[in-house]
Amino acid sequence: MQTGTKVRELMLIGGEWTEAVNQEFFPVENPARRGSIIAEVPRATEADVNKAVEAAQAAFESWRKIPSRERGRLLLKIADAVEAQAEDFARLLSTETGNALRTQARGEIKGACDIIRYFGGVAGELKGETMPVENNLFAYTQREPYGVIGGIIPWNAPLSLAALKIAPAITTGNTIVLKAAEDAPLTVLKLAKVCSEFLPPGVVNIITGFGAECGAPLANHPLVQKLTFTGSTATGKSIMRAAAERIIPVSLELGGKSPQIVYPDADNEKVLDNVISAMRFARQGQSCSAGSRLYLHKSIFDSFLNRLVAKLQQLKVGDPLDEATDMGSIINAKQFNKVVNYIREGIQHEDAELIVGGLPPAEGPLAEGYYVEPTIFVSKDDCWRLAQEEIFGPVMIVIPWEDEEEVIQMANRSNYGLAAFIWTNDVNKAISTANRLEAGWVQINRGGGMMTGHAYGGYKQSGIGREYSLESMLNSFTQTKSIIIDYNN
Ligand code: TXE
Repeated sequence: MQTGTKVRELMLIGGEWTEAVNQEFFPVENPARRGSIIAEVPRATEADVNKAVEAAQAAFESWRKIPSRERGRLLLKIADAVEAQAEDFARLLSTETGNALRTQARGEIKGACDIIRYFGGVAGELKGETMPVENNLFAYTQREPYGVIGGIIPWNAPLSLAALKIAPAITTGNTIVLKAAEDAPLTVLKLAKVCSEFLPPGVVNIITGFGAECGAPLANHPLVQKLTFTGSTATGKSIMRAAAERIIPVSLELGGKSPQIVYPDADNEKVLDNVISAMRFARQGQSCSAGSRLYLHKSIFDSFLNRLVAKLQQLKVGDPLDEATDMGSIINAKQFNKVVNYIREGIQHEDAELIVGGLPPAEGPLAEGYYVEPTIFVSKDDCWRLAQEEIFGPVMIVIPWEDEEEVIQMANRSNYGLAAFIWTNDVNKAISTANRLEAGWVQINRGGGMMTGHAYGGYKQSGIGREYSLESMLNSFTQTKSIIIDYNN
């Protein structure tokens, strides 16, 4: 639907494409071109949340009765349909998030299809247990869906995160109301179009709106039986409070400040490339798993750092749709200002030294979007704000270490506990260090992203629950019913 030159998108509620009850829309900006509006989406509020939850509730009873493998088969069709339009999805995602098409957006679409297929494929694994009990009794358990799931996602990986909420929720027989992030709703609405082609009305409902006026009513809705959230720790706490009010379960995938520990034997090209990948520079550092605290052993400090800087200087920052671009733009003005303020603070910090990058240029092509170049500070201190808080930008703090005991303590000195990266060929050190790190997801000599099928989630304030795996699907999206039969009649 067109109004003037702007595309007006609609939400999916109960199988219908709809605007908000208040008929208001809000703009979606292309972060690579400040002020350029690519579309408008409905500004949903409590009234729309009510409609969406009621539609999901109405669809639940018949959806849960469909055999799980049949539900899974529909997910496989959805994955095929997304894949058939992969390039369109990737370009849209790149345009609304600022993530580079070549290095990020195409990979995210592939990853999202993989997630949808995985959960479609494991649909037959909704098994219960039997157990030995007294004579003439038969005891068994079965996995049952909760009902309506409330999902809330952020903007940094909109399609993967939508897939990660929708696919395991519906394959297990639940229905879902998913609130897209206000900064990246378009790719999720495109996924909604595909869902609407294959699923009965009301099984997947996608709404667009802001946190306080749309996310909060969803989190607090009395018919929502389980909440699944990805986003900031601060918002995660309010989601958990809403869940506590009604004693419903909640899964939280929150922020991180993940350490990378480089041992003396790891001073080589492969590690350098992987350290850059682990920092998620190609996503402007906007990833919960970004390895943003780099602990470099003193014996290799200068040589490793110099080569790291040389590699970062080669990264091409710019237009996300340009095939030559390695790194696109930060998502929006608010996030850009947050990152810039951290950089400013780093420059002023007396014990920190800016090694590469820094404040973004005020003029020139990079000033047209929310671009920040890869930035590194070296500091002996890892207790200051930049070394402790999640910046969610391309800013890495590099800290020297000498004593293994001390570096493990430093790595664990964080309120977060999401990811950790260890770089060494000494398998004994690698495994003993992995065992001691307070993180839910540890990689040894690998900087890549999450692996579908392998549980991912945080320790400490990085969250509750796991995602990506069969175990996480069963734990997060089903409840166990225990049944005992006395057959001595
Ligand atoms: O997150 P929010 P924002 C971190 C990162 C970033 C910071 C702020 O450090 O700089 O969070 O980002 C919805 N009730 N992460 O403001 O607020 C909101 O509309 C219900 C890490 O984007 O957490 C959006 O859909 N919902 C993270 C979603 O929550 C509410 C990824 C996320 O927004 C709400 C993103 C409320 N009261 C940011 N307030 C990660 N784990 O990867 C907001 N929302």
